[in-house]
Amino acid sequence: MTDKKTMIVDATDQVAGNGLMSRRFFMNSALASTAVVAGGSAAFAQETSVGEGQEDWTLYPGDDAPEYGDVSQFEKGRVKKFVAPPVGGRTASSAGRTPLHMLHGTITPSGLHFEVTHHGVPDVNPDIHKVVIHGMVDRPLKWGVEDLENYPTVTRQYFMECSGNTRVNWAQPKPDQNFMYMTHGLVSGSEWTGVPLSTLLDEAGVSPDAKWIIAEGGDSGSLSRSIPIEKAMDDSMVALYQNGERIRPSQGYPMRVLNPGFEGNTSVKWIRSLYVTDKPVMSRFETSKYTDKLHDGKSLQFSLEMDVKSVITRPSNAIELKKKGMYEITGLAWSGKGKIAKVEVSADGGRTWADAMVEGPVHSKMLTRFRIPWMWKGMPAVLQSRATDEFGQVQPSRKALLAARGKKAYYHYHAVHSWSVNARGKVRHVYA
Ligand SMILES: Nc1nc2c(c(=O)[nH]1)N[C@H]1C(S)=C(S)[C@@H](COP(=O)(O)O)O[C@H]1N2
Ligand SMILES: [Mo]
Repeated sequence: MTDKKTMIVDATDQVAGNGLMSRRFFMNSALASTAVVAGGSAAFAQETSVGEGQEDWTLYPGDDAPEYGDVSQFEKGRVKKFVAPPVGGRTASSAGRTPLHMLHGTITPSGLHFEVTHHGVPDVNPDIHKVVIHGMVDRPLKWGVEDLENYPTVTRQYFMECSGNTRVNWAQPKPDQNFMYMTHGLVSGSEWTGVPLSTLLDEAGVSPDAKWIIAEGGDSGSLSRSIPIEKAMDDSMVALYQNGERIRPSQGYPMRVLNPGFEGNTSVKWIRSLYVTDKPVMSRFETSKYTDKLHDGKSLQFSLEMDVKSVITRPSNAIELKKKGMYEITGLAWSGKGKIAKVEVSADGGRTWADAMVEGPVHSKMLTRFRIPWMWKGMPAVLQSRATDEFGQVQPSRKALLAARGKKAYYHYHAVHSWSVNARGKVRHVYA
């Protein structure tokens, strides 16, 4: 029998309206081990008795371990979501979204890292592929994978987000009801290992008049983006490894540019050319795409830094509430400027807010996990999260963002996201 301790939830444990509990609630109570809720019934644990019978897998030796580990056969549904399912042959453009609601922690498994490819995934041979630095430099240089392996590397955790992530929320009159990876899945987090771009640029000897680096990919469309020289000299890298192994073909195998905190499109995959110059190239991907239309008909170019943003992953429209009781509300927060400093959560549509626990260590420009206990008594609720970064940038309300950016906007949507919960525990995306 479970040792059923009864804990009466005290009103003083409540830190904001509609059941939000102190972020220390789980830690301070016996709840962590015995799972109890108000009224004294066991929360979600099940009663057990000794000797319930032996399952097959305890009776016979298991299979041989594979040379490259795969997920359990029971986890095969945990896959990326494409707008249209991937088809055979050379697909022109595809966007596979990370199933954020099926994952925990902050590192996205490499196989589930979202991917946006505008001209398909090239099959690059690492023995042949080279990256060249040329233009306004003292001496043009080129490196293959083997050459770069001998340079000092840095290993850092960074998020990657397509600036088109959540874009349906700009103009779609009714809130999108697709599961949350369709709206939010173009963001992932990884540990990246690579050679700082500054190391390579220094070796080539950059002219003092240089202002931009034109990064060009080795895919069939030669995707090109202009990167400000200050960024290239700051924390950009040529990444070779992702989560400890060579980066996956979808992520730019065997090498890609990684511009931490910048819109994903600038992190050019299959990088083959870094051209040092004094003006931006004005490529298709920084003119017709990835520019921001404003109220007055003008457009904003080179809005490169991703804004402070967050989303509750659980509960969400993909994870509904099956019964009343104590839940952990959890989700992810990130900022292209630096570290997440605070995440507030509301259960009453933004009337009252409580500080969630921000799980450390918090990395700069990386997904950060937040959590807060919530007592759901079967009342309707609207759940929201609002992130603040170390520079005091606060995630705006949807109303404020629309007022500032207008309905013509397409990229960089980052407003507070709202999930309504009805009395039956059904979760819907709402505009609030
Ligand atoms: N060469 C090349 N680089 C590219 C792309 C591409 O299609 N070709 N897509 C860009 C876009 S739009 C994004 S959002 C990021 C996504 O990186 P990921 O696919 O590793 O998640 O890569 C960028 N780099
Ligand atoms: Mo993108």
